[in-house]
Amino acid sequence: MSAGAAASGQLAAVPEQFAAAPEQLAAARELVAAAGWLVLFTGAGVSAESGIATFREAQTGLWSRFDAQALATEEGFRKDPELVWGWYAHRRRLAQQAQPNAAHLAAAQYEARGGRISVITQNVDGLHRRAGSGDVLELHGSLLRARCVDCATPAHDGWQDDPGARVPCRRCGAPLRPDVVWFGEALSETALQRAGQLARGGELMLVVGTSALVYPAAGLPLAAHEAGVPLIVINPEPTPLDALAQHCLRARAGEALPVLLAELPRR
Ligand code: BJW
Ligand code: ZN
Repeated sequence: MSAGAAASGQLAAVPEQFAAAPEQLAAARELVAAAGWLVLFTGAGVSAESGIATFREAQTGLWSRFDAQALATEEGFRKDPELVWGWYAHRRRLAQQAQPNAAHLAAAQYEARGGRISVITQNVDGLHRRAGSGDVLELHGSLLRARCVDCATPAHDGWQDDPGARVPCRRCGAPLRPDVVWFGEALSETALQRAGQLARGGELMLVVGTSALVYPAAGLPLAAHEAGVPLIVINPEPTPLDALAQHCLRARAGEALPVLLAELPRR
């Protein structure tokens, strides 16, 4: 289905691969239709159809081409801030140029039609919000923000216009860094707590486009499962969560979500 069809709220056509597993799709739709509060837990795969690279896929994943230690740790940043800023400025531009796809739009439209859906995303591209979702928790920060590497003060207005963000922190003079969560760094305690509440409190969790390998984020579907919240996994590839899920749809996010979220709960 096109993004336009999703945006206009038309009922989604059933993608071809589901023709082989119509019962599975029907059962997954039943589960969605019976849930009054959905929690959508997303990873890089949900933005893949917007042209944004994932991290761990062979050949195309960012970590198959770039050194995570050099680019996604504070140590790497302190060693070579220009290199790190160059990479993040490039990715920020790609994210800004990208458009929300049918998956982002399906979630936003579900909410716009009155459905209750909380988005917990590991993505830093801002596409869930741009699609129109209102209840979005960005666990790993945002490419679109910067903060001081030492005192965490948010960047001054206009920081994006400065190539390499060489302008120092307005409070302490230290360099600015992208406001994302790098390896070895703690996630915001508030965000993590809220995410835990959502994970355990929702009626159904849709786990979409994540390898579910990076912790503590990957612990959220586990927490949901332990709290008795059913999981539906949507991913073209197997994930460690598949064995725990009620249903695994081997499909792309932009195909499956518009079908699953086409109708509001019956009650
Ligand atoms: C589609 C699709 C389509 C394709 N439709 N699907 C236990 C063991 C070992 C290590 C650790 C451990 N616990 C913690 C760690 C360390 C580390 C970690 O988890 N490492 C693992 C890799 C093992 N975790 C951390 O360091 C975290 N911090 C921490 O633990 O702090 C401890 C601490 C506590 C207190 C004080 C101080 C410290 C922080 C993790 C931060 C992760 N950051 C990144 C970069 C963000 C900034 C940036 O973008 O540059 O976040 S790494 C990267 O991975 C990014 C993502 O959000 C995250 C998750 O990746 P995601 O989204 O799952 O993407 P992929 O590529 O892995 O998967 C894509 C999936 O999509 C695939 O399955 C495809 O099949 C699928 N797909 N097309 C649907 N169309
Ligand atoms: Zn500072």
